[in-house]
Amino acid sequence: MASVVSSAVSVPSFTGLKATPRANATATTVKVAGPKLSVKASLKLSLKEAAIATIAASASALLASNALALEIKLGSDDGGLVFEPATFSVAAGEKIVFKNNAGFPHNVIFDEDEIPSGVDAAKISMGEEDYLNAGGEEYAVTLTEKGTYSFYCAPHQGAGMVGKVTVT
Ligand SMILES: [Cu+2]
Repeated sequence: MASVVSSAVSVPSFTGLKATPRANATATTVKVAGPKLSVKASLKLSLKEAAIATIAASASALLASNALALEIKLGSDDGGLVFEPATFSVAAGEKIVFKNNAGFPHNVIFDEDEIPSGVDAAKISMGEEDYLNAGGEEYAVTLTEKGTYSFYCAPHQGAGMVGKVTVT
């Protein structure tokens, strides 16, 4: 349901924005060039170009929205019990996705003594007894208060599975 609605919204905005300026440019060419055949050809070409430009624009928009989520691996590729990266920065409001990679189960607990004052650690943490058990399982959190936050994986804190994020 949601995807149907969003595609219905994006279609009219692309025709309106991209096709109109292209059509005007072609009309100008017609007056100068003259011959019908070449006009048709250039019209076809410019419509095709417009379509390609539009596809490229939507693709980069998609990439941009994906780039707004920062992915942190739970467990390094060689099986180390670490967050990777363990220290990183993120813009306030940008989604952080912790993703099971190796050495699970893992979880993500923010240290109530090492987060900005006024932030409720319980609201941004998984439960101490909640685990990501399977490969690829994720925990996503969005931090909106600027400052530094320390976090750890409860089962592996003793092994050094700790991290720090700076929200800017
Ligand atoms: Cu862990």
